[in-house]
Amino acid sequence: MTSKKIVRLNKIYQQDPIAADKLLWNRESNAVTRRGFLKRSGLVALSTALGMTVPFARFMPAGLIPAAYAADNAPSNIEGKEGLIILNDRPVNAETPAHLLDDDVTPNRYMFIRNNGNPPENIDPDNWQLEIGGESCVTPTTFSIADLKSRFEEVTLQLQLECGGNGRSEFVPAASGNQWTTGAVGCPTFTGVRLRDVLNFCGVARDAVYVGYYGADTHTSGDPNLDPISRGVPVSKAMERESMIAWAMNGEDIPLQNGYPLRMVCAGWPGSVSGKWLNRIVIRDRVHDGEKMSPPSYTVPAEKVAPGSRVPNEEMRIIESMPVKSLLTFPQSGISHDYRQRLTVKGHAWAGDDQISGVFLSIDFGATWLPTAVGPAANRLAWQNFQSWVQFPEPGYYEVWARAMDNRGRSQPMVVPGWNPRGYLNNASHRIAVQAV
Ligand SMILES: Nc1nc2c(c(=O)[nH]1)N[C@H]1C(S)=C(S)[C@@H](COP(=O)(O)O)O[C@H]1N2
Ligand SMILES: [Mo]
Repeated sequence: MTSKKIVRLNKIYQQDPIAADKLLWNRESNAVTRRGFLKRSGLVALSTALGMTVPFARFMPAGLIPAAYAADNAPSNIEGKEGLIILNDRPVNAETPAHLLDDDVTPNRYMFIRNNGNPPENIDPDNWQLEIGGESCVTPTTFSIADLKSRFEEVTLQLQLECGGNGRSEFVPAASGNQWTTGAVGCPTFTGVRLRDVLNFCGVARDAVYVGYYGADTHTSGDPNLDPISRGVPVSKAMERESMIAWAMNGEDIPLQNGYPLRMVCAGWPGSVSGKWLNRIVIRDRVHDGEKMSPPSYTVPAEKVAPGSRVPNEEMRIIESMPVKSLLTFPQSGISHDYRQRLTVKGHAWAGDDQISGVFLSIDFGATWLPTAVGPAANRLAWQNFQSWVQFPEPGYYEVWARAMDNRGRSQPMVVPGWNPRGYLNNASHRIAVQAV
């Protein structure tokens, strides 16, 4: 299989999945229908394309691009980062390949980067100022980082951040924006103070509704009057004990691209609520109206819509808690493995504000599922690690699929869920390819 072929198939799948199905699985006859399963001639075509047999082909649903075809971009060099894949370099947006997210706690070098504007330059942390104000702030106050450290209790928590657009690349028709695959997620530890301690110190008026942030990054147009992004959370989320103002990540300075020297962290919600290069917080008497607070940004249709629909702004709602999801981080997709040996499988699962109740694995395209051992979260809003093993009955092409369920019984879908104009909240199951030999 040449990589050219792979890229081409990916492109066709994005533009026209039916044509891609035909190309891959149906060269002679009508062997595959969108809802059907592979028939004989399709199977021959698939096995030829993959260069190996597919023992569980009878269970393989049509319309799924085999995991072996997943795009394979070259890693880039960003200072302080390792192995990240650049999706955009103006401004920098880069995701982490799944196998590099195998650590229980995401190291700084593997934390993804999602920038809406240009990060500030020549930062002097000793003179950094954080201003708290807004209509519903009783006593507006400005703090240095040293003030925060001396006035409030220091906390360290492991917190999971996922971009609302993670998984966007799988939507059909394609949604505009960075074409994240699976790597806009991470779960480092953060050290700082509780957002609520700082808000309470400044006084939260009774009519407070929302807490918004501003950062020191600049708009890509260069216009100093425009903000790249200024989002936030309802007061109830801001007042949770895990919502933080952080100055350290994994015990070190926060990397420049991740918000040095100060950032907000409100985990379990789209990453966009966690303001980087934080220099102002506003306690609002209304839903914050900063940049990218209104549709179509970070909003989804209140009711399901047909793929490709145009949705009026009034029918969009702001994304809050993120849906249940999991990621297979070991082994790396595409490995070959001796089929006589068990294969250890590992990963993480998370569920927005909720917890994980189980993670299940399938090696037969979802026909059967086996539970894994899921560990407890280090603290609320940290991801949970799962581990198990699988054994393949004979050599050939397999996919390992993972499906997590949250404590309310909500499960990840096998196919890309709820198409929406900007391609948010894709929590479809992660799949990796394994060649058993
Ligand atoms: N000031 C500022 N804060 C920001 C952003 C930004 O561009 N500027 N991007 C947001 C988005 S969309 C996400 S997903 C997270 C990404 O955090 P990370 O780059 O540290 O991974 O930061 C959020 N906070
Ligand atoms: Mo994001």
